[in-house]
Amino acid sequence: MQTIAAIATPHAEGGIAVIRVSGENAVNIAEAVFSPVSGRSVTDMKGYTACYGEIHDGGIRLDDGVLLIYRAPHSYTGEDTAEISCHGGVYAAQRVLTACFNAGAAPAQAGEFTKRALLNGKISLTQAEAVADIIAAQNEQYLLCAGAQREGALYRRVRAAADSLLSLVTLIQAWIDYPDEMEDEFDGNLEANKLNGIVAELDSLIASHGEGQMLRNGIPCAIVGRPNVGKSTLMNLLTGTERSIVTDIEGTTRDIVEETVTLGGVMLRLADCAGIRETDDTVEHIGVERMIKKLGEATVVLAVFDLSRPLSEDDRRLMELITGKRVLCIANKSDLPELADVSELVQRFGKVIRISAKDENCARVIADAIAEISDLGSLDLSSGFIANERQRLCAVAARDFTAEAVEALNSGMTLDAVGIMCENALDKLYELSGEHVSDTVVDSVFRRFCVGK
Ligand SMILES: Nc1nc2c(ncn2[C@@H]2O[C@H](COP(=O)(O)OP(=O)(O)O)[C@@H](O)[C@H]2O)c(=O)[nH]1
Ligand SMILES: [Mg+2]
Repeated sequence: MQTIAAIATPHAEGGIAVIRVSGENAVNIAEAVFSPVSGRSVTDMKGYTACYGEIHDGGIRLDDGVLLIYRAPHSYTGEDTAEISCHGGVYAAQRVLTACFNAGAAPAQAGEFTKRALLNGKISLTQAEAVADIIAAQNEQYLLCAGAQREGALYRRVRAAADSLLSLVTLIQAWIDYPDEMEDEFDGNLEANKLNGIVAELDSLIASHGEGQMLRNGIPCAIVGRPNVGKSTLMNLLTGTERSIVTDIEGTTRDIVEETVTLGGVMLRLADCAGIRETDDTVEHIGVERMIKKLGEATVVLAVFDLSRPLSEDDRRLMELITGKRVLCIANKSDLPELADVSELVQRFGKVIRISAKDENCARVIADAIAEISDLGSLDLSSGFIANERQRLCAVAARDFTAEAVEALNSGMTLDAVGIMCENALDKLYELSGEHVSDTVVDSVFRRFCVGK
């Protein structure tokens, strides 16, 4: 395999840039472009050692920096690897990379270092995908879950299900081939029970996909209420921006304003919607329709009511609209004299959170309440979760084949047919874990990576 090189750090100005070289010739290429000030030879450097020196291309001195050597198989890729840290200029890093190319390295493709780690048996496909998730993580919870995934959490769960299926497939095959030599009668009920256990485990894995997506992208959260209750003020308070326009004119917010915020470790995708009211204004009417659509997509609804005015028919219409959703009832304008009948809200929602959206301290109260009702604060995906569509499709197919095998057993079909369905399920699990997977699938996974990773 060719020795590859790429800039591993972002292509922007920064303190340090790292140029990564991996492959059989990595140490020789490092020797060609790097001279330790100590006068030592780079080729004599042991793995996990670093030295300070000059970086050059032919006779031209380009920069000074640090060289770190890894010896196969003890590196990220499993190959000999050199990492050159130079000053973090866009041109400086590019120029050092060119020096590596001139010394014989080939440009790395997107994700090629991680792909090599996979091909060299350093990590499984799901672990490689977790590397991309760690890089994409924008909040604490997702980072920790992706980290567990990188340590093999999903891989272990999938392997356990695959091992159970494999022992069943082996047993079935033995029953087909050597029925006379088997000690026990084949017990269809017992095997169907085992298969049902696998279906349940796969169902729980498939469900983890939605939870993972929510952790990754944030909880969809719609702020709704009639005009002028303080929705946009609340939005601005939670996001710490002035994104939403606040006025005392009813119907100011017409389109949906969206913003992602992380509050108390929980990421929220907030949508500030048009106020709900009967209106003849065409634009405002469209805004209300959009609000109703957003409401459908929201996992959590922040329903805002104005404490300083009696509850109106529009408030009651909203209550009807959000029936059955996870609602946080927010009674705003607690700084003004209270004219709303709060007991009606209590009766409807149980808990009512009294706030003044003009008071910054209420952000934390709302964040905690959202974390509580969304269950996300307590969500623990560290035992593995389905992180992307590729994995989900494999898990769904494996689940369906396993359920079909149960059906086949229960309806008295031949063991051959049951065995084939179990094998199909097994193939899908091996595809999920990356043990049997086509080059096309592997290529499509790594295409999502950045160059240098
Ligand atoms: N006194 C008081 N006024 C508020 C409070 N929250 C919002 N307002 C005011 O209520 C009016 C409507 O606010 P806005 O956020 O635009 O309401 P929206 O139509 O629901 O988005 C503005 O004049 C705000 O300054 C609050 O907690 N107390
Ligand atoms: Mg508004």
